[in-house]
Amino acid sequence: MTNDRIQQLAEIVDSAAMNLAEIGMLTADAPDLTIDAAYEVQEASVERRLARGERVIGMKMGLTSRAKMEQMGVHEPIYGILTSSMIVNDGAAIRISELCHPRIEPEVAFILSDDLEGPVSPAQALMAVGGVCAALEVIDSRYRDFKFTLPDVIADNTSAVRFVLGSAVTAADWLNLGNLGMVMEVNGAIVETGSSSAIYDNPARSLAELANMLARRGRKLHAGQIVLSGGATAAIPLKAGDRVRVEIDEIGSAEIRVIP
Ligand code: 0L1
Ligand code: MG
Repeated sequence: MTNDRIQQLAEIVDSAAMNLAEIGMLTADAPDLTIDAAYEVQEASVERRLARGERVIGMKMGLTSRAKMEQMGVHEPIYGILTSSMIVNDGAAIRISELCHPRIEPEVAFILSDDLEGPVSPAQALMAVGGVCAALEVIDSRYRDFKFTLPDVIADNTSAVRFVLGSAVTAADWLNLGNLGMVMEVNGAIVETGSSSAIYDNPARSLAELANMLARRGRKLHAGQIVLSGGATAAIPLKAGDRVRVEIDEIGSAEIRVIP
């Protein structure tokens, strides 16, 4: 795919995100959008954000649960880029009027103390982690009727729009990251329960896989970056008035409010 075509597709997903416009699948008009080309579109769309003053603050893994992979008919997770416009303080509000079809999912987040470059094992990846936090990710696909292929969702930066990190940061050293129970509540009622084992078997494995996927594209993670390791349960649709909270064993809670 030519660079001009990459830039055109990046413009489509970026303006859909800025204007909250539904779009059809890019692959309908661009059947030659391979996974590699889709990551180029993703980077080109994030370049547009950077040109507007945003900064890259981390990366996210998506489609890390067996359930989501089966739903999409894929065998490997995907990654996206987190920018400074996406982070929300613990307990703060997001405006639903700024989003299109928002849904929320509970996640385990890492904050890196060191650069991390693949290939690495999960244990090696953990050596670059400064702390672990509870997190909530808001995903917002603009694709009409949630119909998209893997290259479509990669090109659209894996639906990344907002996320919150809990206020507590726990050292990874003694945590059994592969089996942390979690409960997600909306307005005090439990809506999902799960375990960190649903995140690619273990969030540390997800982190290592991210470093390894990036290495295959000549990229790496940097000290200070945040990594969202993937959703541990189904994603729940959001509406104005919701107060969503996740409580995760050993690492604490994260909360977000939704206002009109
Ligand atoms: O965070 C993720 O698992 C990415 C989800 C992308 C697909 C969707 O919008 O449902
Ligand atoms: Mg997610």
